[in-house]
Amino acid sequence: MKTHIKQIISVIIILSAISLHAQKYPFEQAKLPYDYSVLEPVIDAATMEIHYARHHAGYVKNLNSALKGSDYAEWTLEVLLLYAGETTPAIRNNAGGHYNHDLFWRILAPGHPFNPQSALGKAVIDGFGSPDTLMKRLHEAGSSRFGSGWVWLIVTPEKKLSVCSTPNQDNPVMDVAGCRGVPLIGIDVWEHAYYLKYQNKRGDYLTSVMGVINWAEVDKLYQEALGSTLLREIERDTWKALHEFHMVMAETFHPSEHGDLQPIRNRSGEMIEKAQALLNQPIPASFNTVEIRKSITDLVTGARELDTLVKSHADDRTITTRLDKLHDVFHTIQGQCRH
Ligand code: MN3
Repeated sequence: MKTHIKQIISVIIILSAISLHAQKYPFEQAKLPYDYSVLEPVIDAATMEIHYARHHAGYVKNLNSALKGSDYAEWTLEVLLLYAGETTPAIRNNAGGHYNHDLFWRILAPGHPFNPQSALGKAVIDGFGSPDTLMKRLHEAGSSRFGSGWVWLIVTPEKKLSVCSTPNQDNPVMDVAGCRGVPLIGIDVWEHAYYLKYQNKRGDYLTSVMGVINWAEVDKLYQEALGSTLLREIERDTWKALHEFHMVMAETFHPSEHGDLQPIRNRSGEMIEKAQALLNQPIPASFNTVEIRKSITDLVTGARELDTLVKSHADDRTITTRLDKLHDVFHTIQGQCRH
């Protein structure tokens, strides 16, 4: 694993230790918060039992096997998801499987209807017009998901509600997902979630299951998500200009640590472009501070100086010193982003 990723992750691990999903290897399956039969007739007891005691339990078991003795055994569940693309397919699938099912059990229960007066209720009406429109969107997203997957209501880094779907056991916390945010509702659309009772009628299952959503719990998740470290991490991770700058920095700075200056000699012009993009593109709300704006300006100035040195064929030592400084400034932004 690359050194820079390790540095980033060590910081995230510290932050995650104070968050809800601070669970680590060996993972344990939480007790189901109700009896298998509680969601009858919407979800029959046999489906619940197989789903919880075999499928979900299987993800937990396989996650632990995949983590045992690996570099990732110290990562929290949130970090495994945020950096799923850096891990292995077995970790990605089973960490997703564990997180997704945990959420699924949590947001189901009879007798907790939608409350338009709750914080979430207001946000739903504000974002979708009505709870019925939200349900319609969830239904569409779930019905049109090809093969196995999940349908989500998420809160995005812009703090808006959004509906989307992901394949397999992926979820919107993952760096590899097509939609990013903190999940508030996750509905399992794998056949194992509904086949015994609904056979191939996924649409009927979706309509029924939306009648047993525990809206009180979803409201709680919404309020927790808004100020969470996780949402902030996703916001930073979706800051495209920072991500692109990071790539050039990583691919030039780390070789220089081993005395290879060719990458920075080749890419000093690109470094200016990426720094300039950081300056010109909108900064995500949580990171738009005086300190970060100042650091970005310093990056542009530093990248230009570095490029001048490269073009004048400065010696390795001069270039290394300047690149080290630029790397420090960059980590000031990364560091500041995490407080
Ligand atoms: Mn399932």
